[in-house]
Amino acid sequence: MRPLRLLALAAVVWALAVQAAPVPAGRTGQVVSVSERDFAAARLGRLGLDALMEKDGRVYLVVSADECAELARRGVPFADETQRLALAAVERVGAGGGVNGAFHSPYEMETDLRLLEEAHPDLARLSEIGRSLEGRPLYALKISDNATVDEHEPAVLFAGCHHAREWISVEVPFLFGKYLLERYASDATVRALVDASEIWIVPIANPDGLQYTIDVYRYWRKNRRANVDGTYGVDINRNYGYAWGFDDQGSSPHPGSDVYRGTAAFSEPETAAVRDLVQAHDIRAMISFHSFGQDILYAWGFTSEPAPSDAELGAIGRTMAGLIEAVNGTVYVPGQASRALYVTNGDLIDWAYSLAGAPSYTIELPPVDIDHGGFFNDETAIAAVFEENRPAMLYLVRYAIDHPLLRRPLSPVRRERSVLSQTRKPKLVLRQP
Ligand code: 0X9
Ligand code: CA
Ligand code: ZN
Repeated sequence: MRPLRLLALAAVVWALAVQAAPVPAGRTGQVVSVSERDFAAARLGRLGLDALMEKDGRVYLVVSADECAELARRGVPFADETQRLALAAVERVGAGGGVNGAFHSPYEMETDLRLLEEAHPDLARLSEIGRSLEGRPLYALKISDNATVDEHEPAVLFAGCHHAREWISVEVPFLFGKYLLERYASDATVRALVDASEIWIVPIANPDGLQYTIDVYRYWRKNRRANVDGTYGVDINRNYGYAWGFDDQGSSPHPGSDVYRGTAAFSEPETAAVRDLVQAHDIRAMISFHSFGQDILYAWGFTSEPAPSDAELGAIGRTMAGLIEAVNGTVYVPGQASRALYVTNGDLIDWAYSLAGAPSYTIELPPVDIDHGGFFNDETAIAAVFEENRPAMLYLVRYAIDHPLLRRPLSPVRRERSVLSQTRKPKLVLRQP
C-alpha cells in the first residue's frame, strides 16, 4: 500500500474514533440541525452559534458540548448530523490520497510561494506581514511590475483561510497569483492589470487553525488562541475593528464559541497583520474567500441597514456573479451579507469597506450546501472553482484601477451599553466625519 493510502486509511480510522469519543466540554464537537421554526421560537440567533447554513427548513449548527446542553435545556429538538457529514468527508478526502491531498498546508504553501517568487523575481515579492500566535509566518505575495519597488499603485487584496476548515479558500487566491505570474509574458490583459496595480495575495490568514484541521480536527474554524477559560480560539472573522462586538448575535463574547470575537478588536496577530497590510497600501477592492454556499456578500454584515454604497456594491456583486456563472454555469448569489446570509460583526469586509469605501466582498465558494460536501471540496474540483472565479477577480482588479474609492471613512459605530439595548434592537448611529 502506498504511504498516502495508509495515511488516508489512518484518517478514516481516526474519524471513526472521533465519532465514538464523547465530546469534551467546551470543545466544538458536532453538527446538529434544528428546524427553522424552533430556531426562531427559542431565539437561538441570539446565542452567537456557529451556523453553517439553512436548508430545507432546517438550520445546521456546529456546536460544543456546552451549546448542545443549552439546546437541550431550552427544549429545542435537534438532530445529530455529525456522522452523516463526517462519513461523506472521509470518502472525499480519501479519494485523492493523503491527509490533505492536493490542498496546501501552511508549509506546502510557503514552498510554493517561494517557488513563484524565484521564478518571477521582477513581478512577485513575498513578504512576511506578521506571525501567527504559534509563530508561523503570515505571508503576502505582492504581484506588480517592479514588485520590489513601492510605486503607490492602486492595490487589490485577495485573502483566504480566515476559517481553518475552509480549505478551498486557500487555493483560489493562490491559483490567481500563479495565473497572473505565469500569464504575464503572453497575455496582454494580464500584463495591463499587473502593470497598473499591486495585487496582494494572502492565501492563509489563519495558518495555526489550518494546521490544526490537518493534524487534529477537520472542523476547526478559529485560530488557536489559548483563552482564559481553557478553551481555544478566536474567530478572526469577528476580530476586525469596525462595529466590533456590536451585539452578541453577530459574534459571541464566550471564548468557547466558534464565533468568539476575542478580548478586543485586533487582539489577534492574524487580524493585526491584515490590518497593517491594508493600511499600508492603497487598497481599492478586496475579496475574502470563504466556503461554502456560493454567495457574494458585501457590507453591511453587522446590520441589516444598507451600506451608504449599497447600490455600487450590489452592482459590482451582480457583475461578478454574472462573470462566474458564465464559466461553468455555477450560480453564486450576490447580496448584502447580513440579509443574504446572517449577521456578523467584526468581519474583514465591514472593516475594509468602512475605511474608505473600498468595494469589499466575501465570496463563499462552492459547494452550495452540506449535501454537496460542505467544507470538503473534492480536490479534483479545485481547478474548476478557481477558473470560474478568475474572470470576476480580473474584473475587480480592473475596477479598482479605474475607480477612486467610493467615499471617505465612516466614523466608528459603538455597541450600545444601556440596559435598554437588551430589549430593543441596538440603535444604529452612522455619521460621516
Ligand atoms: O461567518 C462568516 O464569517 C462568513 N461565513 S462562513 O460560513 N465562511 O463562516 C460570512 C461572513 C460574511 N458576513 C456576514 N454574513 N455578515
Ligand atoms: Ca508596480
Ligand atoms: Zn468562513
